[in-house]
Amino acid sequence: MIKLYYHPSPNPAKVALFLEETGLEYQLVPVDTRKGEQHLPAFTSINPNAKTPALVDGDAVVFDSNAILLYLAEKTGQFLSGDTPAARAEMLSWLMFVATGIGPYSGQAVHFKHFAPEPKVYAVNRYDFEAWRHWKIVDARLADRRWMLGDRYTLVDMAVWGWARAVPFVLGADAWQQLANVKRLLDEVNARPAAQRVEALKAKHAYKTEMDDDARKAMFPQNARFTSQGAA
Ligand SMILES: N[C@@H](CCC(=O)N[C@@H](CS)C(=O)NCC(=O)O)C(=O)O
Repeated sequence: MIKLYYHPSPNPAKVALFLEETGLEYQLVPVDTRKGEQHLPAFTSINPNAKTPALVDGDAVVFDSNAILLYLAEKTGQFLSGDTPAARAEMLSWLMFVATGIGPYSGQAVHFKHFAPEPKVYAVNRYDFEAWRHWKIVDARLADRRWMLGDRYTLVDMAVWGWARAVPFVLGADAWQQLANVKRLLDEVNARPAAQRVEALKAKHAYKTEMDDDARKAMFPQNARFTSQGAA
C-alpha cells in the first residue's frame, strides 16, 4: 500500500488532497517536524532533503510535493491537463511556478515575519513583496477561468490549495481583500469532501504545536552556526 509521510502543513496537505480525491488507499506515516523526526535516518533514507511530504509506492520513492502530485496524476491518469504538447506545457509551467515560487516565497515570508529574530526588515520586505507578487499572478490567472488550467480541476489547483489555506498567515489577515479569485478557488476546494477529509487528518496524530527551543533547533538548523561560531 502507498505510504504517505505526513505533517499537517501546506506541502504535505496538497498530496493528501490528491490521494483523498482519487480514493487511492494509503497509510499515513506521521513525521513530527517540530520534534525533529524529519532528520531521523528512517526518514532521510526516503527523502534526503529531510522535509515532508514523501511517498513510497512499492519500489517507487518520491519526494517533493509537486513531484509527488505529478507522479500520482500520471499513475492514475486523473487530474491531469489535456495531453497535447501545448496543454502539457501549460500544466508544467503552472505546477513549477507553484513549486519554485508560491511555496518557497510563502514559506520564507512566514519564516521571516513570524519566526526570525531581529533585525529582519530587509528580509521581511523582500519575502513579503515576492510572496504578494506571486499570489497576485495566481489571482490574475484565476480572474477569467474557474481553475488554474481552465474548466477542469487538476493537480495544479491542488498545489495552489495547499498554500492558499495559509495565505492570511503568509500575507496578513486582510490579504483576501486583494486576492478574491484565490479565495474563490480555496472555498471551492474546501467544500469538497476530499478537502474535509484532509482537514480531519490533523486530529489523527498528536503533532507537536509549540515552537519552543527544541522545535527551532529541528526546523531552523542554520541557527546552530551562530553559537558554534560564537556569533550570537
Ligand atoms: N520543496 C518541498 C518543500 C517541503 C517542505 O518545506 N516541507 C515542510 C512542511 S510544509 C517541512 O517538512 N518542514 C520541516 C523542516 O523544514 O524542517 C516540497 O514541496 O515538498
